[in-house]
Amino acid sequence: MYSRFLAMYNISSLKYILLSAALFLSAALKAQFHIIPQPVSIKAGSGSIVLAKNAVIGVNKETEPVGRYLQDYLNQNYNLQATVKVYEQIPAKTPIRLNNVWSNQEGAYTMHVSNASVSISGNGAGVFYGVQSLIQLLPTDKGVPLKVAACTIADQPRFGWRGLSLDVSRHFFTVDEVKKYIDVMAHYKLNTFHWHLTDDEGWRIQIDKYPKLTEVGAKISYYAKRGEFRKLDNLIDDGRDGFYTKDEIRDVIKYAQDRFVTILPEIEMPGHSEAAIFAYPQLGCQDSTGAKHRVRMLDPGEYTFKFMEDVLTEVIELFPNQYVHIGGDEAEMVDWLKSPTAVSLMKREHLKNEKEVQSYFIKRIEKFLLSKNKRLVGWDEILQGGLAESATVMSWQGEAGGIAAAKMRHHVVMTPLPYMYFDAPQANEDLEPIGWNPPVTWQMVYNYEPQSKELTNAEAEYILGAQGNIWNEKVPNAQHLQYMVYPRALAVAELTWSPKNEKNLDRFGWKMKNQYGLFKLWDFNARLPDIDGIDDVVTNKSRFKVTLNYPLKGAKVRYSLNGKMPDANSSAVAFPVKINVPLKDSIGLRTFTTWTLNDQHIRQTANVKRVTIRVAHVKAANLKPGIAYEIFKTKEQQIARLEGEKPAETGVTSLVVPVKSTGDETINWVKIKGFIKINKEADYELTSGFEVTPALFLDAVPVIKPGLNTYVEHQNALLHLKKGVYALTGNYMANKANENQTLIELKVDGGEKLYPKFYLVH
Ligand code: TNX
Repeated sequence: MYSRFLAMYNISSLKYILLSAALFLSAALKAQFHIIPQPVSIKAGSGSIVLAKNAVIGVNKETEPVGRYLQDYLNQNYNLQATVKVYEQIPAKTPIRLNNVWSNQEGAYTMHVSNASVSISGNGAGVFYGVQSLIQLLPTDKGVPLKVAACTIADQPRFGWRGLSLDVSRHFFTVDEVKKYIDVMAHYKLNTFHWHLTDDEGWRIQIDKYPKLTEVGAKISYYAKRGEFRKLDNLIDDGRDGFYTKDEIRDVIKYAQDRFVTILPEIEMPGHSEAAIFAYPQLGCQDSTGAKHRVRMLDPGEYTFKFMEDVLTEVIELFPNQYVHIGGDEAEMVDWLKSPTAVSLMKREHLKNEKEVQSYFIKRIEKFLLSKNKRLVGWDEILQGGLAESATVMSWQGEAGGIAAAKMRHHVVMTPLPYMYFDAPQANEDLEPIGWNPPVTWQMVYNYEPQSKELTNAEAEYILGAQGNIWNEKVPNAQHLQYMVYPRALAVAELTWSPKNEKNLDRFGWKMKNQYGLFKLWDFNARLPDIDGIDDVVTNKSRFKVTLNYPLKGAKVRYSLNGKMPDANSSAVAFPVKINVPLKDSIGLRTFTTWTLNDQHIRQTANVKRVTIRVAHVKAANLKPGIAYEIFKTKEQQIARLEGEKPAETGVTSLVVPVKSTGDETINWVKIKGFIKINKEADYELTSGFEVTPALFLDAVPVIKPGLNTYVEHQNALLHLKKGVYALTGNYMANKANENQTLIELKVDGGEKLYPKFYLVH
């Protein structure tokens, strides 16, 4: 979105406004269909079709399973009894036709909806994805005619790896809960389910050769309660025990296959292995004194390798996926320096340090997997001490590991902190259930781009895709799991499927709100959307007026002005809510919003502060276009300490301050100084387009507070300004993230954005 605005600033303001309007209209037209992920191309047709109660779904032999899937879906969700008919050549009159056509693009499909029929054609997965697009076009209220608007779609995925993980170790999730998770991800064309089956807090997969892995290792919370295992104080409660039998795993694999989802099993090694070691102590590291310390680390001896190879053999027999994830993260390698086994291994294999022991460990497992025709995936720590030759790297500690691996011509799945981490709260952390900080909003997820600018085109080809991760230390049940993962997973779906140039944050936000009808139909507890317009406001007006709207019909809100945070017992009102109150100094607005989804509620707060803003006493005629800036290159974290220092660079800009990043630890402080020129008395809104806000002052009054995440704590200066000029100053730390973002945004209240070239002066 920002780059789109940037491009437009270079043309005249009239063109700017016309172009914005045209873009908005075309976006709105496509958005009528609110399909997530956005199809490559979608054209509205004329008219619509209503699926009849006894509709026929015509299929070929190849598309029959997808036909049956659609039949089940219509039956379960709408009580519609469609018939599946298998043909060699599906007659053109058949109301729903699922045609198998060859395509070398996995997942590609076309869909044509006219007022007579729905026709979907594609390769295996493609037809299934076409059916998902159709499902999203159906009304979500039960009992209404199943009307679908005419349209033509041509679609195919951008990336082959569109992933979502699930940690079933920290809290166990039942087969049905796992199936529902897979079902919903498949609705959004996500195709890789990363099943984190083992960790310190529980071993969750039956292994015939080592029954204690589940007899003991799947009952960690039971043992912890008896005081026989350490206290599970990283969990939000006492944990949830359980494991999957092989039959259950086969059942889940089949269920996933029917939805074109492949399962990536993860068996953690050499760290995160406490549950396995508790079951089979011989696996664990012992220090040189022979005393057992808190053991999460596998001892790199022959017993362990044999054990893990046996385990992997059984895992490989179950899972058809060509990849097996072997973990590799956060290994406490220093333990090995005290382990006699590791020390003698280091001597024998000439390993210089513990990192090389890890590399040796992973490479040995890699060799074993290759001998079974499987490929190894590991977390980015497997780069340390030398990367196994055929390994695929999952980059979680930011993007650096993934970038390094892609440059070494290794396949990479991008799943970096913070964007892809759904154990973080998705809004203001004080108002959300406990999670790992800082918050990660759906907007931040959506803006993530898996093919980093640091990669050449050839290197970028090694990025297989991206994946959202959830870790369940603080996620005790399925409802809460759904709350944490959605709607953020929808952003992963769109950023991994849709063409990069089809990205549009505003349109996505609109489409996202349109998914809640489906969530309700599926009884799926996605976190509710925020009420828009609950912003921290700085204003010079004597009344505070706002209308709170909400996109979900039937939602209710409890709110207070300068009162306590409302709760379920406070009295509720329906949207829209009009607030119009006198403002003397400050007001705190607190809301508690509910909808029909599982009694879920979300809370929001905002502060409204009254200030006085005066016109500057300078002659507008003496001012030149643009705003003056100074760039300081320093190690100083605090801007106040730069007082009196000489800037490294100065200049004038009406858009972006051109900061050249040095790449080292130098901080680039930017100060801006000038005026806003107002030609017409009116109400204005001043905000910043930075994701992490700069400090902005108008007439020396702070109007935008620095360092806040725009998506988490929206700030808005609502100002009644008379004709004249107003002193504007500000500062921020320039970095890669904000280099293309818009520092200042000014618009007429409720109206169009103004063109900075015309109002910034110095
Ligand atoms: C790190 S992300 C982990 C997980 C934890 C998470 C939060 C990753 C590869 N490893 O095992 O659950 O932090 O504690």
